[in-house]
Amino acid sequence: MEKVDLQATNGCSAGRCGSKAGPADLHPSVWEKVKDHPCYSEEAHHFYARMHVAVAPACNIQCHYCNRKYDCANESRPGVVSERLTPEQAAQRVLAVASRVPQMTVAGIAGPGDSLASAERTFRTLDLIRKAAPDVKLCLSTNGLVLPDYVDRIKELDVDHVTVTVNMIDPEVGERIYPWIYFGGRRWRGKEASRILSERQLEGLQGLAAKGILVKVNSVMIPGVNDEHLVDVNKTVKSLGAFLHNVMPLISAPEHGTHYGLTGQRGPTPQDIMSLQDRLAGQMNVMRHCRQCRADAVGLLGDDRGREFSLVQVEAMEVSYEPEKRKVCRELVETGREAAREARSAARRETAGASPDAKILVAVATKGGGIVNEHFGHAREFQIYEVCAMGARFVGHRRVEGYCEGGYGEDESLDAVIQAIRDCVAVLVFRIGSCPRKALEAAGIDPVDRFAYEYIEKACLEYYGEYVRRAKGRERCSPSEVPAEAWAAFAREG
Ligand code: CLF
Ligand code: SF4
Repeated sequence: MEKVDLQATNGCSAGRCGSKAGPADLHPSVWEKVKDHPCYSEEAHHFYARMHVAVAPACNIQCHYCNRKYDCANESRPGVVSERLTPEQAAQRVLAVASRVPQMTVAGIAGPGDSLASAERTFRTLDLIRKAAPDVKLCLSTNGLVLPDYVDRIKELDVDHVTVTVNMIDPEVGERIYPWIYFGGRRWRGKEASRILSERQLEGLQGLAAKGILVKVNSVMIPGVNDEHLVDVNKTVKSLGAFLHNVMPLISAPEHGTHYGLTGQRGPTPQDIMSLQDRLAGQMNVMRHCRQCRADAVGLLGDDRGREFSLVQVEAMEVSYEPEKRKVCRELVETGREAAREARSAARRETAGASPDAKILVAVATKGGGIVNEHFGHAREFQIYEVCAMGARFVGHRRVEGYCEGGYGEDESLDAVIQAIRDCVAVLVFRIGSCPRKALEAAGIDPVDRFAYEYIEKACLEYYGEYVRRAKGRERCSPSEVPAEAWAAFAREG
């Protein structure tokens, strides 16, 4: 078998992957796997959707950041899973989503427990989905404890993407994260539990990589427990063949009832996360666009449509899975994606020559399609771009409560939004009202709505050009002539 460098990246400054890589950087067989996977490709996450089916309720370990009443923190934000599904119900849900959301390309199993602790349910579900909707990629997430036992089975089922959560490789760190594991018919505690867990995780990871399966490693960053240690974790998983490393913030609140929540263990700040991601980015592909989604999420990352596909709704739906129609939709998506790339390249040419050292952070309100198309008051998150003369690089997102609910703005929410993006010099939005505009200006953040329906990175770069010129006391530049109405209309309609 041809040896493929899974981690190849030529350092594209604008970050085209969950990794940095794009079609020119990766072996074609790897690009084929990641190009429309919204978690494995940062670019793809603007255009393609994923869905989860919650078929795996049990778990074989205990993490201090998890309460069984809540979604698996490996792959989700806290919040109960609305419904647990049988494999048959799960396959039907996939067909329903595939027929209504043609840009849904990936179906994953991410809990609410561990996907391989309920291995037979998980594998039956994957088999049913594969047969019913062959154009949907299959994805799995696991804590890795029993992974070595199932590598062959995963390969047989054509699962090309597996996430393993690795929070430590040192049992002394591990015993502060895992109180126990259940393995080989008995419960293990302390360092011995973490030693077994780590050995099994790394063995499973290596086994998958050897079979050409792309492995993403998720790590929960727990300040004071494993934050520094994650640098060693990164080196180890890279050496064993992991494709991508996703460092996620610990989510801990007393109301979640987790050990960490109840004992006051704090999570990292967005700046802590960005700084660690930057340290790791020189070593291997780093994912920065994870939304820690629910185990029953549906849709673009950050825009959960799961409630539209409850059991009752799916049963009442007329489902018509039409692969040809889905193919046409993907071609349209790819046309829009290519146009966004061209706009980005053109904008980059315009800023060429400016000092690459001058960097700014810009917040963007978007609801997908890679364009600035969300009202400030309706945004549930802001995407954060680091912009310099070399390009606009997605570096994370900040979740917020929508400022304007039911047509009225809440001062309290507005303060929280401003806090969330306080390190940005501007926020690019589709529209914004006069009150939040004034409040943002007072906080030193430039509210900008003149890039409505423009491609995000092009808008960021144009703004950057203006910013630099303003800083140098020159005139503002004129807005670009290259509109994106056709693609914008498609993205608006979904
Ligand atoms: Fe789901 Fe995970 Fe597959 Fe993605 S999620 S099983 S790889 S299809 Fe993605 Fe969600 Fe982050 Fe997971 S944004 S939590 S990384
Ligand atoms: Fe919870 Fe997932 Fe940890 Fe299991 S592996 S305890 S379900 S976070």
